[in-house]
Amino acid sequence: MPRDPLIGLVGKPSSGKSTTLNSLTDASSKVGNFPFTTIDPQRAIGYLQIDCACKRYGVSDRCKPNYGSCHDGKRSVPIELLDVAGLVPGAHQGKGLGNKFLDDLRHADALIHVVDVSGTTDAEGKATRGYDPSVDIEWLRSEIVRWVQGNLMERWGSIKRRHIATKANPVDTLQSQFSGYGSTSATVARCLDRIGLKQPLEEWSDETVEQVVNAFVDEKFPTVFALNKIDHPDADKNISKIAKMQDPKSIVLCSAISEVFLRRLAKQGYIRYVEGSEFLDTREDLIDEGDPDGGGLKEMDEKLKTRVENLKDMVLYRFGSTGVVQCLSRAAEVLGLVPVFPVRNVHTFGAAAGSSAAAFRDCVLVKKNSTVGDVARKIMGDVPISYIEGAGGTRVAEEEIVEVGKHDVLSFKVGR
Ligand SMILES: Nc1nc2c(ncn2[C@@H]2O[C@H](COP(=O)(O)OP(=O)(O)OP(=O)(O)O)[C@@H](O)[C@H]2O)c(=O)[nH]1
Ligand SMILES: [Mg+2]
Repeated sequence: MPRDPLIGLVGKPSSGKSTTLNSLTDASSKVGNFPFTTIDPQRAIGYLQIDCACKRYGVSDRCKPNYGSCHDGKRSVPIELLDVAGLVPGAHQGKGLGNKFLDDLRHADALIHVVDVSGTTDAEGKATRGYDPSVDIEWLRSEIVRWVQGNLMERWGSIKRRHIATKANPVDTLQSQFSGYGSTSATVARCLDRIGLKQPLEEWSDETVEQVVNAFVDEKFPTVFALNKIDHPDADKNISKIAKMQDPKSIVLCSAISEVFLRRLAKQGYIRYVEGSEFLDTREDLIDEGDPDGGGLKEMDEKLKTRVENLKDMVLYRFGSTGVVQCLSRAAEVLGLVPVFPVRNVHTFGAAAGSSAAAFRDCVLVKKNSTVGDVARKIMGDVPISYIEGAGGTRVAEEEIVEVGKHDVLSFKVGR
């Protein structure tokens, strides 16, 4: 059965992976200003913001998610995140326990590479000043590539012999090696297609294998760069340098510590804050707007007020938000996640026939190019399905591909 998507947080020690996880979830992964604060991988549930189908069908008033929430068509869908230990140069050879930490990433579907753009931590995560973080992007990727390549080359001789003896095709041979990363034959086929190799597998040179592994890493671990610590005064020049080198679609600017701080103040009743947004109100803001009670918010002392004002100036006004929620949306985008809404009743979108029934209770995230049949198996397991209906009651074939707005509202009719 296909698994739920898993987003892995990677980066060197002290780049802010755990802070990012905590800012996106209710987790309390340990944070520290020293390398290797995290050793064991931490899983937690974050919320991905998507456009809910309820808006399209005009039933937002009845939309009641079982998990997450939906406000006027903006839905938060749970998604699993994985915080792993920091990686250092040489990780693939075991430096800093790197090969164990890389192994923790096997099942990630996309990566958020948390880059410390303050320049205050070196490649090992130790405190410094004026470090150039643009190089982190390069070496960290190369550690991942060399880890995959090392695992493959260890057995390359016997892989080749079996490949020849069984007259296998390259996709099957490679898939049997890459299945440990949660790969599928389709993933392997796509990466071989992309490089368009002519030679048979048994004649591949080391460079060719490296090319294949590079393509596989691109396919299997699409990556978003979270340029973190934008609240730091040295961040600007480092951001411009990285922005020149990378595809703008793969970059998000963020300040994880600011998001953690704002969520905590909101929980404690000092501010009103829409998570991940630019909307922040203090008691005084609300009084200025004509609410004598200041929204019931608590008064902050001068020190706290100054911190909030600084954060507004340095992060919210300059960048529009703390950026962490966008990290997740961008990761979902590079992964091409499609939200699918399984319903019992294709007219009311609820579990029952009545027009007062709660609508769109469930939403699952599937990867791009998933078929209706894949979704059926994911949700229904091995239960036999006699036919599948889409919104309004049209029959939908199992081979159809699900897309946003197309075959994304489905009802599975059980029976032989
Ligand atoms: N200025 C600033 N500091 C941050 C930000 N995010 C994290 N930090 C600080 O960076 C340090 C490391 O944060 P962690 O979240 O523990 O980093 P990590 O990447 O999980 O580190 P390891 O678990 O050791 O690999 C801590 O002192 C954090 O407070 C940020 O957005 N801005
Ligand atoms: Mg950590």
